[in-house]
Amino acid sequence: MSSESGVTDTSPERGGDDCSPPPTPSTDYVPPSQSAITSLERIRTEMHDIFGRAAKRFAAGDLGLIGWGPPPRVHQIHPDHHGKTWYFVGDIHGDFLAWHVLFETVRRDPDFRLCFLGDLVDRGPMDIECVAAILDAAERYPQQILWIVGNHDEAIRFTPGAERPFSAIVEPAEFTDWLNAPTNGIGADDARAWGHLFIAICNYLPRAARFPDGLLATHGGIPLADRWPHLTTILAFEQDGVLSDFTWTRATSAPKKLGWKFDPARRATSSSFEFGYKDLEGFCAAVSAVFPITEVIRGHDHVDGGYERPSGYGVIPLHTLNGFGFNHLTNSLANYKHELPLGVRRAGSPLEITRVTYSIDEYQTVYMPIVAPVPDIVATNEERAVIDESGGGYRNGLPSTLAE
Ligand SMILES: [Mn+2]
Repeated sequence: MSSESGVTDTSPERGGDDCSPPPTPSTDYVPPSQSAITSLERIRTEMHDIFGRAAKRFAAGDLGLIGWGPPPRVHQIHPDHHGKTWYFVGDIHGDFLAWHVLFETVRRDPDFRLCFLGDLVDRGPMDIECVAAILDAAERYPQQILWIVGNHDEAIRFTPGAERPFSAIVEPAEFTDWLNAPTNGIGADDARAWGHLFIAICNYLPRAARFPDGLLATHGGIPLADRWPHLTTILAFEQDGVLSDFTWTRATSAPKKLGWKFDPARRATSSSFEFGYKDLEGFCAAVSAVFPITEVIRGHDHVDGGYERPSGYGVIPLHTLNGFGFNHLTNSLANYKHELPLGVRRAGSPLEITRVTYSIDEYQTVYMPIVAPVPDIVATNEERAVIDESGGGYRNGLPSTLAE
């Protein structure tokens, strides 16, 4: 794909074998200051304390996250933050190894600013560990991390007295299942308290962030076209429907609008709205006086290799970024990505996508206990195909049609 903005396009070619390694050169592997298994064991050991301290910070109204708290939900990045190097991490989905590997890379820069684009939970194997890890990171690095809410993060509900008190308005919803029936030695009372805290925290997360130079960071996309004429003030972006659109809408190179255009029910629903580059250009033109946008980074759609710049988005570049390493179609850990994409944006420079590698030892020590057979992560593509077809991978049987 060509780029009209000068931003290096490092997205992998589409349509090939999903197991193919990304064609971009990898960053040289630098051993992390803390191994993945050490990090995981620490998070598990300290989990009660991490949630206990987070509950206190929540009650005090300061969780340590940028933009967390009372509205506005569309956060304007303060100029003090804007001069820093920003790192972008896409959907994590319970993939503790991906969180660890990416965050270890980010925090080598002590003055980092990290924007996590949302979807911390579901699909992957270690939801509660990922929740604890990001709360722990927010405490250790106050006002350096911005967590934009994802649709999976905001989808959980609690109904007192129900047989399954936790429910979700999205599928798959493994974190919700876990909260209703916790494992790994976590008691039902703790899971309930932590589930409550997670819901409450997500209620106060930003839906989108706008940088002073026009970069929009969000989970899903842009407001529905019917709303554009009403977005004449910055306060108008705080309407529930607009906030929902940021989190739930999907990007595509070829939006399917034929039926949608004449269907009022679908027009009004964030999650059924697919936008293309013409919609993005139309939105940016419609709101430019109050909300000038020049570039968009988001997650939500799961793409080959974890990064894509869909074709057509030349005037307003659009980047789709996923942080997790498991297979995006099957949720299998058995053909985990060789490299995990990380967005890096230095002050005054365009967004770059770098690829972060990890050691075989880190993969095996974290995921060996839950994946069988253990894949050789330097296996050839043919070998990988065999591993995949063996059905030995974790959650190999989940339907891919619910890809979120
Ligand atoms: Mn997602």
